[in-house]
Amino acid sequence: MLIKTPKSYELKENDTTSQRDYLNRRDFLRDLSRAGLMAGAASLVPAGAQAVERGEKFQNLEAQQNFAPGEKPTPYQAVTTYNNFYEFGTGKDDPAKNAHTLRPRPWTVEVGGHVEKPGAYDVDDLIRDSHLEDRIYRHRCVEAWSMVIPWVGIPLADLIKRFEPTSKAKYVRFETLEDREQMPGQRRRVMNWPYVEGLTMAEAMNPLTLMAVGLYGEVLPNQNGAPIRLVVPWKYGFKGIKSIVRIDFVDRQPLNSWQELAPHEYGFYANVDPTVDHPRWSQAKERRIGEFFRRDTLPFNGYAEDVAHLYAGMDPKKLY
Ligand SMILES: Nc1nc2c(c(=O)[nH]1)N[C@H]1C(S)=C(S)[C@@H](COP(=O)(O)O)O[C@H]1N2
Ligand SMILES: [Mo]
Repeated sequence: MLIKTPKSYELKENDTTSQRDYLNRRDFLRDLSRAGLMAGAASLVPAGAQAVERGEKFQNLEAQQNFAPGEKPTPYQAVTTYNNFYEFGTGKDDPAKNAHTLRPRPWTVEVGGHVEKPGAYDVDDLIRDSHLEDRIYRHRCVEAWSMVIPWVGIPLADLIKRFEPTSKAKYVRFETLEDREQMPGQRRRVMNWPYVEGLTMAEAMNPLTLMAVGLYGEVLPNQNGAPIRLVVPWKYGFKGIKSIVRIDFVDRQPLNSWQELAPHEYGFYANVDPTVDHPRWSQAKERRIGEFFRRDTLPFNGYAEDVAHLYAGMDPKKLY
């Protein structure tokens, strides 16, 4: 007899809720009591980072599904003040200090390339017409720190089905906003702007891949990539491109920003692999923000069961 073990993401598939009334705009949250509970994390927060004002709540989100079994979410205060977002500066505390100049609404995402339904999609229409899911994912940065983040997001596969890519679409290419007024860090050429990332169609269609629009049940803070950013939990953090304004379906592997900047340090795949070192440091261990001792990094960041098949037969040394 064949017993199919449900994957973590299949367990509650009929629990997702239509988000037609996803935001209650009167319900601004200034939940200082919750912030107070997180005071223990204050020492992790870089000096100079602002206390973060909480955002609007998503309504009717289902209870969090367990995509990071047994792990405690990293406190909101750390998730929103220890960031990488070079458009607002290269320091970890720069985004929390500087990202207030970003205007995340109204916001349009242009969809193009090999699709039947190209066009300019308003981010709130995308959210309203989607099932929003609340998922806790491990988040592993290439610099060997990690967090556990309760994301709110739209499975990217759901969006892609709506855009109807043609058989010529082999990869998805994403672009961040380019605007020196809203993103003052772009006045420095630390990399070529706009920030670009890419996935294979199979990676983009994998049920773990999310377009995050919130965290901790609230709209995304600017420093975390408002209003919409990619989350690919089995890859290093740099694949999670923030504040996306363009999605193109293309036939060639896109050149992503970090690969363009330092091709022997960063590749296209960037799968978390403890056995493949970064040229300048080991990737075998990671420091979970909020913990003192480093822990072993897991292959595919702990999601091997769900995604290893995507890379069957490929040389792991090429998957950095
Ligand atoms: N547009 C843009 N997206 C980006 C980055 C960036 O500098 N610009 N940094 C990446 C890196 S290196 C990481 S680790 C994650 C950090 O996401 P977080 O700040 O929400 O934890 O965002 C990624 N997405
Ligand atoms: Mo990163």
